[in-house]
Amino acid sequence: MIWNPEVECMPIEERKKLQTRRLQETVWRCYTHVPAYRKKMQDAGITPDDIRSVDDLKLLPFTTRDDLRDSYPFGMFAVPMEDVVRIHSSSGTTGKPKVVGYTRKDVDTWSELMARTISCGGAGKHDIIQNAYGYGLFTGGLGIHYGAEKIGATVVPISGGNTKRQIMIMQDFGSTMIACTPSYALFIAEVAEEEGVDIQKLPLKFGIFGAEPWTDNMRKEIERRLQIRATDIYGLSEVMGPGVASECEAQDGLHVFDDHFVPEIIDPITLEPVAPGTPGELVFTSLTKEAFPILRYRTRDLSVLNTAQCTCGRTHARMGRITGRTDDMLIIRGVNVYPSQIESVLLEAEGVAPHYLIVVNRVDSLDNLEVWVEVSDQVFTDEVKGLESLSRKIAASIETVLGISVTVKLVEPRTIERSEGKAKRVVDNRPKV
Ligand code: DLL
Repeated sequence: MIWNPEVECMPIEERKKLQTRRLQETVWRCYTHVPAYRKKMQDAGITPDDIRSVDDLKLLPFTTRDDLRDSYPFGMFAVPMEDVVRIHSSSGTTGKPKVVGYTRKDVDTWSELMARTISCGGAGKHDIIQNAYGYGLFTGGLGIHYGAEKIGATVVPISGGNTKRQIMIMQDFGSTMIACTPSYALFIAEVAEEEGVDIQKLPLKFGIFGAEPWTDNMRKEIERRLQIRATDIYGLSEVMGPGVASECEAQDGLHVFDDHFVPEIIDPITLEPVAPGTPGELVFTSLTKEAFPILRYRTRDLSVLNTAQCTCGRTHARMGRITGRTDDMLIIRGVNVYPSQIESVLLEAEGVAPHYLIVVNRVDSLDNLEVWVEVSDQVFTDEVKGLESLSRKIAASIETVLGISVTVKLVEPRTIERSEGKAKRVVDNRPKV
């Protein structure tokens, strides 16, 4: 179902006019109320009047994670604190978290966008949505919660963790949609299988998964094991939280809700916008946010934009599944390696479970890439010879994709740590430079 057909299926030219008007307002808001933005624009020699259409976006300076950190905690808010009704934050791997704020209107907009997202994922007011994203400063829990209520569904605010209880609630309450990270969805499937739950008998039909990278193979695995349709949903705290983009039933790219956020793809080295269809770094500009407007935010996420019309009728531009982040790229012996490339191979291999860890060591000043992967229960009982040939086979497949040598270590079932939120897939033990 399309939540807001009038807007989601709006003719492109009409949306462009809307974007232009909203962009001009946003740029004025930033210039007038956020000293950091005013300074950046002055340094770039532009004023808000230079933005005559949404195509002038490229004149604006970028905003980076460091800008947010420098203004920690509230320095980039564009409204007085008395108008801020909510704070969220997102911790990175280092330093202070990024802090974002919402006015009442921002929370309403977010709920509307989450209503669109949940509808894209297949649910409506008759559904029972088990929300296993973490509640708290993380945007996942409350984002889904407000959207679920907006569409009139029944939300079960269970939050993440306590997997056996998740399964009990799923059975007893008859949840029809699950919302959590894709890695946690697989963990739930695994525990349900161990507990002997008959998945076929569960009323579960849909899942909306995001907050971490996953591959299409992982989608197939989740769909098969939980017997649901799995939808990729995308967002980030700095832009809003979940509700920035969502797949529809066509499962062919994520519709960016571009009446509220304009996406661009840039070359992460030259910082120049690239032609549609060319992969690069995603950049977002918010069009309607009041408390924390954001101009040309460099997400570090890698994707591609597709402006062709989708079969579902929505006219929003689509972004491809995130293939990695500019900062999760490992450079191993000079070769660029993305964890998603390894995940794709593992999920195609027979005899292994979709649980893995990428471990990088430096041995005698040479980088050494190890992939630890769990074997399935059936294979585990096999003789050593079989296991050796399996690990060689997987290593060969990974080497074909990456072009560098790799050691595959098969580990016993259920030995790699499971995550209830965002999974940690890489351990890089090399000395930091
Ligand atoms: O993860 C918001 C969210 C919550 C999205 C629930 C979807 C569902 P942050 O904690 O700020 O916000 O992390 C944002 O997570 O820049 C991406 O690197 C990654 N990410 C989010 N969604 C996806 C996805 C939330 N569908 C960061 N695929 C982003 C791949 C994703 N990566």
